[in-house]
Amino acid sequence: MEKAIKRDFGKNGANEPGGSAPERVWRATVLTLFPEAFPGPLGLSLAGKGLQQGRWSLDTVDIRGFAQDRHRTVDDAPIGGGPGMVMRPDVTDRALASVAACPGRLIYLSPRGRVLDQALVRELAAEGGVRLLCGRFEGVDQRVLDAHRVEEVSVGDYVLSGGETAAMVLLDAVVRILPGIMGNEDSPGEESFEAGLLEYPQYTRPAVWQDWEVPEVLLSGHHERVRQWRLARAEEITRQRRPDLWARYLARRGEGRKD
Ligand code: 9D3
Repeated sequence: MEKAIKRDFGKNGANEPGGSAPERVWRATVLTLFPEAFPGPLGLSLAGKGLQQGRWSLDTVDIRGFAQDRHRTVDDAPIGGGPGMVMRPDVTDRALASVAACPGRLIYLSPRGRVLDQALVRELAAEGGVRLLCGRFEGVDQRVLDAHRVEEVSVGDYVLSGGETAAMVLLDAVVRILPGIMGNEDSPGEESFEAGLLEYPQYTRPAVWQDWEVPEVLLSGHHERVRQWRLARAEEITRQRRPDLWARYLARRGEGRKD
């Protein structure tokens, strides 16, 4: 009975029995007033390849499809006064009800939420998928968030014009660590070695470019010296630029943690 407009950007039928999809498909369901914004950059490069291959799926639900009046109204003025408009609870509720059976936590992208970090990204990647509610205007009526026990997630302390770009940030971060997407079966050693540090500097050929030389140790062929140099640079950069990450790294190193 739903008026939802759902679009699946993955390979058609990839999630059906008899298809060529892998056993586990991570499912993203995005509720938005701007479904045409998706997949956007998520359709490119390795995320896009994973989508085409059916390793993950992306469905959008057009919230406006749940408006019932002649003008398909989705917003109204804030009760109590003030600037802007608020997304209506009735329309948002019907949109949320339409994704009740979709897998994963229900997350409202919101500047008031828990700030996204790699720990949350790993949690989400380990689940069956995620359902993302994107707000516009001044946000969604608080009662519908409470009624559906929605979690709130922010992507950082700056002001966006809506939740769609934040949803893309979250999905990019999750999809790149799904098994079989970016060859992350090959590289976890590298990532664990540096857990909690900023990246060491990278160089490619030529070894001399406009009088700028690549650090000599990298040309030495001594893999252990290269490893030590990279670790020292990563530590130096982290200590200088991100005292918060540096303090946590020291604490974890003190506990003997390797992850
Ligand atoms: C009256 C104050 N409002 C506008 C300045 C608050 C406000 C409402 C809606 C601020 C931003 C938004 C839209 N932002 C998001 O939907 C959003 C967001 C963000 O702005 N920053 C960081 N993470 C996120 S996740 C969703």
